Amino acid sequence: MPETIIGKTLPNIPWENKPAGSSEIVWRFSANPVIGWNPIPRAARVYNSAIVPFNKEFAGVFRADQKNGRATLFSGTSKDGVHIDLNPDPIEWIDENGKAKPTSYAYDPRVVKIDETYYIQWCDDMNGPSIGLGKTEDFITFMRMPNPLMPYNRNGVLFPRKINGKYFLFSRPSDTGHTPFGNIFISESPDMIHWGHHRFVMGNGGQGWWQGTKIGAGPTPIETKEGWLLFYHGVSGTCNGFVYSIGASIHDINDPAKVLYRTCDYLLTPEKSYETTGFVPNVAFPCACLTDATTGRIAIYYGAADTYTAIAFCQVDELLDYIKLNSEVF
Ligand code: BMA
Repeated sequence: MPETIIGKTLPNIPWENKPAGSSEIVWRFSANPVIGWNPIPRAARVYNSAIVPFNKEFAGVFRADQKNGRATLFSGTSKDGVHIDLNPDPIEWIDENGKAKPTSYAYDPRVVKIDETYYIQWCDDMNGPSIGLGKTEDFITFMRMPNPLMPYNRNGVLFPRKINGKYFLFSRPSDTGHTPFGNIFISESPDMIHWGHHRFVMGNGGQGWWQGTKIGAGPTPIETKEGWLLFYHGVSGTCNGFVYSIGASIHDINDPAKVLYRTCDYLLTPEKSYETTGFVPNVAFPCACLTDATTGRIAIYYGAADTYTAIAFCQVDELLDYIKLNSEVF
C-alpha cells in the first residue's frame, strides 16, 4: 500500500504514543514544555519556532525574545528533536555580497528544505511587518533574500516543492498591530524573487468560534496522497483578549488555493498551564512539523503562551480521516 505521507522516512522522529483511553486526534507530549523560561542568557522566551531534520539529527531557527523585549531569530541544533541546544547569539544575517544585513525585529520563523537549500520565512520589519525570506545550507551562514510581499503581512509559509513549475507561498495580509482580522492567501513565483497570481485561499468565520477572528498558515504544508495537509492557527476574541488554537485543512495537490476539507472544531486549544499562563496567555501557535512517511507519525512544534516551546503528536491517517469527517469549507 502506498504511504500516506509523500516524503522521507524519519526513524528518529520524536514520538510518544497516544495516552491510553484518549480520544484526542492530536495529543501533547508529556514532557512539555521542551523549552522553558530563560533558556540562554540572551533570551527570555523561545517559542513559535521551526525545526527540520539535518545531518541525521535536527537543526532549527528559533524565535527568541531578548531581555530588552525584541523578537530575534537564533539558530539551534538538537540530537533528538526534544533537547534543543540554542546558539548563544542571534543569527548574523548577510546579503548576497556577504555584507551584514541585520533584521530590526524578526519573529515566527518557518523553515523548509527545497532541493539542498533551507529557506527561512519570518515576520520581518519592512517599514511595517511583512514576510522575510532567507536561506542557509549549513545553519551557520544565513543569507537574506528580497522580501517576497509588501507590508503589511505575516505568516509567510513556503511549500516544500514547486507545483507546476512555480514556488508557492501562503501569507496572511494584516495591519501594523495586533490585527483583529485575517484570511489566508496564496502567491506564486517562478524564481522566488518575483511573486504574483495572488489568490484568496480561506477565511475566518464559519461555525467555529475558535477561528472567528483571524487565521494564519502554520508549519510547511505536508504532501499526502489526499492533498496538501496544512496546520493553521485560528484566533477568537474574548473579553480577556485573543485565544489561539490549532486546526488543519487539506488542499488540492495541483492547486493548493483550492480547499478540500477544513476542521470545523479545533484540534488543540490552550488547556495546559503552559498554554494558558505566560507572557501572553491562551496561545497555541504551530510553526513546524516533523514527519515520518513510513509510520505516518507527525510531531507538531508549537509556541505556547508566547513563552514556551511545546510538541504535540498525531498519526496522519487518523488525522486525515478525522478532518474529512469533521469538515466545514467556507
Ligand atoms: C501574533 C504574533 C505571534 C504571537 C501571537 C500571540 O500576532 O505576534 O507571534 O504568538 O500574536 O501574541
